Amino acid sequence: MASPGAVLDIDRLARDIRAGDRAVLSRAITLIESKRADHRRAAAALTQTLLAATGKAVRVGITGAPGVGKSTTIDVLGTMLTAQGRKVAVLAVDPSSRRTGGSILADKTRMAHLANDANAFIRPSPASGTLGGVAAKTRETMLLCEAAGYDVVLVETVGVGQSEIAVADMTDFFLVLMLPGAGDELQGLKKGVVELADMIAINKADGDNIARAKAAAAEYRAALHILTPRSPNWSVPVVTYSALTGDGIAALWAHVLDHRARLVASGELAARRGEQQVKWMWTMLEERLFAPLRSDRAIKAALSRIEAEVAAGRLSPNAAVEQIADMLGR
Ligand SMILES: Nc1nc2c(ncn2[C@@H]2O[C@H](COP(=O)(O)OP(=O)(O)OP(=O)(O)O)[C@@H](O)[C@H]2O)c(=O)[nH]1
Ligand SMILES: [Mg+2]
Repeated sequence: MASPGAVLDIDRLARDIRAGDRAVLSRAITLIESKRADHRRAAAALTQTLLAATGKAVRVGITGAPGVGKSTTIDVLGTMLTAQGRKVAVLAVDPSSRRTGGSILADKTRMAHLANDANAFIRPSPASGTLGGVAAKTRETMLLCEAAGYDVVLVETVGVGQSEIAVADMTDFFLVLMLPGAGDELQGLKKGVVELADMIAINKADGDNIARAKAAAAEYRAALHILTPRSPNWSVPVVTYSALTGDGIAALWAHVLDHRARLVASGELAARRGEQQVKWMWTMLEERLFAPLRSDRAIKAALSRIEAEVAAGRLSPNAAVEQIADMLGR
């Protein structure tokens, strides 16, 4: 695949992906994650070739604080879905260095059932890069998985930074997981994230936690009333469940399907996806145009000098932009 002639194999690669060959799918994702210019062109040709075979999955984003139970939930939910005959792909967006080899391993053990399920495919977050870059790779990976016949794509992201927005922008349904225990949690409720939510689900509603989970749900319901709904066709449910016992998992998925039916019927799903595609194009273009600013040593050095000049008031911002644009040959 590294050879320049690999470009000629795009049709074959596409065919093997569509046939559901997991090894080829994995290799194609590696191609997509590559920073080499020839790989990037091959990846673009591949996604274009596969475009008609993409877009058919139910795309669900899942977020929540560390330890809320995202991986456990995905394991249980995914296993339920493969038992129903679905093919489930699990992807992650995490541009932070938090995600070390160890935590990926931990994830695989947290998703022990899915990790050994022939109808599930788990791909960790691309190792490094800007959020825009990582998210772009995850989106392209999602398309490949769809072309390979995965009809449910679950995208996990930890509830820190801007990664939730990136995941909400690539999925149809954004699920925000919370813990039982009201009051304190509500204080820390990140309004921005809740505004993106298509559902709030309070996990760990088991054992002694059941009453506290119900109380938390009531508080979240009340809190949601003061927010403007994300969609005119959907009011955001607040549910409780337990990934440990499986209680409430089926109901959780029923909401996802209900949401989908409503958004398809109203045309909102198609509109949302169209907007996402365009936004995605602009994000990737921005990434591409800014790449030399991040990677070219000489430019980076010049930039910090220019920045210091601007900060010190010796260079006007617009003169600085002229200098930078000249450097980039624009
Ligand atoms: N009691 C109870 N424990 C749970 C439940 N779901 C998950 N846990 C436990 O919570 C801990 C964290 O679960 P994970 O699934 O790894 O959480 P996560 O959100 O993926 O965590 P990060 O990937 O580190 O952000 C584990 O010890 C799980 O066994 C649940 O429904 N009930
Ligand atoms: Mg996890």
